[in-house]
Amino acid sequence: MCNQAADLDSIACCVALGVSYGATPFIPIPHKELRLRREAEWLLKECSIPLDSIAFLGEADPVDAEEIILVDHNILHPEYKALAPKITEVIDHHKDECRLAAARTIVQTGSCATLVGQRLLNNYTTSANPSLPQNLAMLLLGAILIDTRCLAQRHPTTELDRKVAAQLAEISGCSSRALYDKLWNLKSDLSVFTPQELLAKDYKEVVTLRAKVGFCAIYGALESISESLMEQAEIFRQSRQLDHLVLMSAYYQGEELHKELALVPDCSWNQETIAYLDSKGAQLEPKSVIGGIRVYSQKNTDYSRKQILPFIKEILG
Ligand SMILES: [Mn+2]
Repeated sequence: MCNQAADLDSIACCVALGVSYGATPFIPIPHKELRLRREAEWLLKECSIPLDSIAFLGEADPVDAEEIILVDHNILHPEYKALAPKITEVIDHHKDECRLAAARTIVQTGSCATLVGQRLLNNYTTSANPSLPQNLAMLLLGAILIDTRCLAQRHPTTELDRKVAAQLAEISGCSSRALYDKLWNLKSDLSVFTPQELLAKDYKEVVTLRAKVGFCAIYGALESISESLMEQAEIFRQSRQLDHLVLMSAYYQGEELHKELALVPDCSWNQETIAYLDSKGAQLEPKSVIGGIRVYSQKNTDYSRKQILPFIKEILG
């Protein structure tokens, strides 16, 4: 079972493990939302993974499964709380907040596909299964390349990411550069999406006793997306009954990575939150105001949602 955002990493891990273990991969988004993840849609097809071998949200109830392996996350969304006793294993690269009684492989690598790749490379060494199939190697390699910017990004790429990617590239026969360029072009072409689709494309939420907070990861400078972005964000926030919505954007200008953060709606909680994130090293500087919402430039570009989300959870207590 993959995470709520169902990004390429999560989907690749879930599908590769499912295929290898003869289990059904569960992706908790409606099938029709796969088209919002164009790079994932393309890569699954390129790797000859039949979409009817995957269970999307509404097509199967994970509660009917006998055993579940969580990939690319280690805390269950409250909606899936009932699954806890069925979870036998967790493979993840996020901050370890796991309270499940399951076997764990939680290592802070650039991509969870590195950990799944390492596992499968080790499993496929018997005479009955001499090698990881080419298509699964390509699927996992694609996810690692996207998460580590073709292994070039200083953070969060680790030695293990490089090592596993090299092995997967060899098995798949893929040029890492060519595969990365294709995936990146698909991922960064946002012209086909409406603002609501962009907000939903890579979305996670946190629910505590005090508040429900959503996190939208967006590729592109916030001011370049739509003049009505903040109005759209407010509609999105209300439709999901969120107290706060955190917009996090990342984009490149040439080789330079930029990140931004904005909090919707404009309220007193925002200042407290910005101050807390700053105390944790986010280095937020006021950049502009769009539709009445302050946009901050996040100078510490090593921080992504992986770090910001747990910090905000700390504020919510
Ligand atoms: Mn991941």
